[in-house]
Amino acid sequence: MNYFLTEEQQMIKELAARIADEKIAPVAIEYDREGKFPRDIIKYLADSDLCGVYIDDKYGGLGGGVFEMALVVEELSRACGGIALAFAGTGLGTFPIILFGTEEQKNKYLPDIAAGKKLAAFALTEADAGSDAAGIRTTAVADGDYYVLNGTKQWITNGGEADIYTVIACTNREKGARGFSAFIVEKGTPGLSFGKKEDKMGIRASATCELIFENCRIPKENLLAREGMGFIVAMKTLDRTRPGVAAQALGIATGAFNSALKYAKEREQFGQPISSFQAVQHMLADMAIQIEAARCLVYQTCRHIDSGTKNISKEAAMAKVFASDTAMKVTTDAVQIMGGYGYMKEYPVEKMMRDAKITQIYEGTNQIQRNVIALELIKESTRE
Ligand code: COS
Repeated sequence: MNYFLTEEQQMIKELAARIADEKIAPVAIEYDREGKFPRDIIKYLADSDLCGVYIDDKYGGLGGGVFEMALVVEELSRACGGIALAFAGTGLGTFPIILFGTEEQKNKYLPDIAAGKKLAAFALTEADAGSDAAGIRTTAVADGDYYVLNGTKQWITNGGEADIYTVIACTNREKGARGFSAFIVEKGTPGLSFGKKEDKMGIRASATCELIFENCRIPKENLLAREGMGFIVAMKTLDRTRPGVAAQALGIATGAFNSALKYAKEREQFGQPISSFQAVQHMLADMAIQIEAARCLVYQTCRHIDSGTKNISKEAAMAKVFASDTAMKVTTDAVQIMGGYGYMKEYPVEKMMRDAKITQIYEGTNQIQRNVIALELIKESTRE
């Protein structure tokens, strides 16, 4: 399939693919088993100038957008969805600054992220605020030239490892969705500490933990956008990063398909390779169809977003739902084709099936995505 990538996009994809094949694939099982954070891989990405693919060249990036970020995430995830998340989670933490940062904030934070010297994270979720993002309890109270943050954020990707956190907190509970604000919080700020690293089913190479704010004083210049804009900052960020989750899912599905196809050609039963049996052939064909359809949707959605079109929530949600459901189906079928070997930890598809599951859950469950899609469809039809 010709995806009509520009020369630069092709180069980005190939660079990421090389890192995936040469540096990530050989260590993916070990990093998963040990829950090892991939600092070394970030260094390879930085050396190849990939950390800032989605950051303006004015701030040291390559000047790409959501599409370039997705291309890198897809390729890295083909080898390991967990390792890829150190990069993708940084994107999630960085987009609020790209979209809403002042020139001063961008100059202060983006160059180090683009150079791979600093990682970022996004802190919205709390124990009682998952799908209901407006249910957050963390507060930010103005006090002179500071805001004072109190509360606990849960399941924060890159938590403890990142240097820069974009945090959504409540500044006025009476104002509903208009009562939240977004802040940049630097690691090392007194009053910010980290909970234990979570022990997860999949994406185990990524770091996930609580952020605990206890009278954490943030200078007022670290407010993103205006007071009361926090919910919009979060929603507009997620509209641009959900295609990144879709790309992660797409990469995981591709990795599982490649393993299953290779195995099906090598594995002999009843005196012939199992790839000669129609039952297996049809499974492989269905997996390939779903992956191709997901890739077309993800790439087109990213192009749509990067074109500057305003209404992108529905498309971003569709890409995330379709690609993540595809990843779950394809990885499950890959395990099935590989049978007992597929179920063993020494082969990669068992891990891919575990990694795929989270893509249906985080950055908004697929049930929430379907709500977003349906509400947009109804809104659009009322406008017509
Ligand atoms: N872009 C811009 N504005 C948006 C928006 C978007 N994508 N989505 C919502 N808004 C605005 C709405 O227009 C509304 O503005 P007004 O107050 O001016 O009317 C405001 O935000 C509140 O929107 P809404 O009433 O739809 O909010 P809800 O509380 O019903 O929540 C969902 C909406 C469910 C879509 C939201 O809570 C959500 O995305 N939940 C999932 C959260 C998530 O992804 N969590 C994962 C954590 S990050 S890893």
